[in-house]
Amino acid sequence: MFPPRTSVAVGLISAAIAAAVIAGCRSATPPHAARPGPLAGSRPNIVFIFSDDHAPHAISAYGSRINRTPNIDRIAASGVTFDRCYCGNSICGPSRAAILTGKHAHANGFMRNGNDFDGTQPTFPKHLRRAGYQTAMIGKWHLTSDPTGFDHWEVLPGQGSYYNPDFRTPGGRHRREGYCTDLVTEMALDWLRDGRDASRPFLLMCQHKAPHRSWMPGPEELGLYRDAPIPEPATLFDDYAGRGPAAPLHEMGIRDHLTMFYDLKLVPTAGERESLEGADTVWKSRLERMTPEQRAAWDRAFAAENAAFRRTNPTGDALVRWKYQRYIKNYLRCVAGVDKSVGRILDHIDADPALRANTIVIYCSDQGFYLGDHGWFDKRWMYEESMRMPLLVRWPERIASGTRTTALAQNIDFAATFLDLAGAPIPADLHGTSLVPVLEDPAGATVHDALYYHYYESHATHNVAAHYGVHDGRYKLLRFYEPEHDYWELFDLQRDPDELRSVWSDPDYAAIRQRLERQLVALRTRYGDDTGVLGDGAFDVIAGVASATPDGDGWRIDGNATMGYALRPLAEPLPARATLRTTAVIESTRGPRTVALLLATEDGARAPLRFEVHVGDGELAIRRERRTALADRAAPGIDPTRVEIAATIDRSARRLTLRSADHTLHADLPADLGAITRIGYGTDNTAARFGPIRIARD
Ligand code: SGN
Ligand code: CA
Repeated sequence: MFPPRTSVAVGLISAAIAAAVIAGCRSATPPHAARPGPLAGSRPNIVFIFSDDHAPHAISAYGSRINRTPNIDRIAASGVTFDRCYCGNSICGPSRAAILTGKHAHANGFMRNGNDFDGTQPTFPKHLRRAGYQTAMIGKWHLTSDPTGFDHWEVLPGQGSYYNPDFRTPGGRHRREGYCTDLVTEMALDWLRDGRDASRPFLLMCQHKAPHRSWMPGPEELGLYRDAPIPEPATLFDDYAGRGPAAPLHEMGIRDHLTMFYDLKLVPTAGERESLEGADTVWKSRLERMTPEQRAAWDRAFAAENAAFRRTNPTGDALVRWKYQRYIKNYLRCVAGVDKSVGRILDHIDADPALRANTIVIYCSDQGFYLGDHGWFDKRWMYEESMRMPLLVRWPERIASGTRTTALAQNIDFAATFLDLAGAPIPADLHGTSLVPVLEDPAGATVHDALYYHYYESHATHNVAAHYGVHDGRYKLLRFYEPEHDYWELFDLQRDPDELRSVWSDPDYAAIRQRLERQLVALRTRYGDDTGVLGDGAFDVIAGVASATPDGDGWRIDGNATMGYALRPLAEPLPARATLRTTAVIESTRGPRTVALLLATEDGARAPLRFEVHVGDGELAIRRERRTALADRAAPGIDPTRVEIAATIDRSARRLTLRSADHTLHADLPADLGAITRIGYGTDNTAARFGPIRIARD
């Protein structure tokens, strides 16, 4: 039923990489047939090993040019490697929420890091538990609220720490001494040995922090790659020609955005310590968690190279190359720690024939990552290196070993796949589809024609404009939809695997473009995504907002950030003294309730200068941009779901006054304040119906 296979088509992987993949597979265990019998309802134990930011092109089973991962390759050698598995939103929390719920971000409510995951909603661990599975979650969680659906959980708070991390449990928080990847592995092994009920099938989610920024390797990996330069990616010096205007606005450059001390592990001199900026201001806090022995090993590992850097003091492209080497080596050292962990877990399973026979092992990561590709680190874009996820699945004897599949798969599919394997009902409202047919027939089965993608975070960290799109395996259509970045891109991945030249306006691609546009509309309709619709030109500056739709003579704004904002230009600047009024009725919230009326001046730079008057959960505030509070005060008794906001600006008196219900708050404005040329709405993670803004000259 499942014939023996060698490696099948390698799809989009370039010829050189393909050769390496095939060579890798030849040297692996010879492929053999799986034992016949349907996988659905076979109720295996599920060991889900998950890392953070591990791109497929840093796995040798995917043809990596830069490292070897012998243990992850063991999964490839005894199972199925998915060459085209993608996430629907290339960022941590949203990918995790999509995996748990089997739904895209707009439907599970976790559209950006920092949202609070609604743990009352159905998730696959809850369904598995109901179907008789014992469930455990160990390691990085990153969904803010407490895990639900697990018999046992012990998770890192937030991003977690590499050294001597804290963990959260239902009973509270405690610190464990050691290196995070090793600790999570040991905790997972302990649970496998002693924590489970041998009479029931189980789900174990073993989730690593590594290789996430700031790429701190473990003590055993610190010495790897010394004096061994790592090959550079072809696009390290990408100039972003051939793509739209958002790409060059990135803030994730190897050249300009990696920090010398926090990211790149130099030690600042006394003089440099006086003027640290950005993440470098916390360079030391991570090191201060270490024990003296850990710290000594760390300092020894970098000392000689750091001294050489100070002596040679590279600049220009040589400095970019140095930064790339420092970054990628630490990243790959973290990967080596994860690979070692995979080996320990496989060894444990393989040592017990019954466990080996009944356990499916999955290796995956929340998204891919830029490994210097396009001159970047980080993720977020729909481009291949970060949209693509590793997915390797083994179940000796039950699925054919050493096989590859080019079937499109997505993180929303995992929930349905696990439920299918467990013989549990698959809820009809899931967006994903079971991948069991692909596990049974890797070369023949397909479950998707095209995949949907939607990234929201916009002006947040790393500055990637919001976009959505469709990927059919060969072509990819991207729509950047914020008013400041209103354009499309189309890539032909076969002719242009590095996505360097958009062919969106190329007449030769008109028919393909139209077909993908139809598919994109169909996917948005099928998944019910009405976010990413931003006022149809009514606002010229808008960010951190998932949707802005007309509501009577006002607007419904779904804010999806701390201070999402929507501004529109005034026909003429406000007079020197004027009062603006609006109302807001809050519909739903993903965090504290806050709505704001905004007044903005031009500052000549990209974004206008905003003055914000906020009414929140029992609080009034006047802020300049979102961080600097000019005035704030508790306002007890304010109904947080239904507010009136009135703001009076008096430029000659340099005063801004906020009134809401019976409360009044004043703030002084700067002397050189320019004319107010835009007004608008703001929300903090809140969907609200705003009335029109009425302006009275005082
Ligand atoms: C942190 C990182 C960012 C990274 C986000 C999201 N900065 O903010 O570089 O993009 O996490 O990553 S750091 O200095 O704190 O490491 S995610 O994988 O959790 O989504
Ligand atoms: Ca991540």
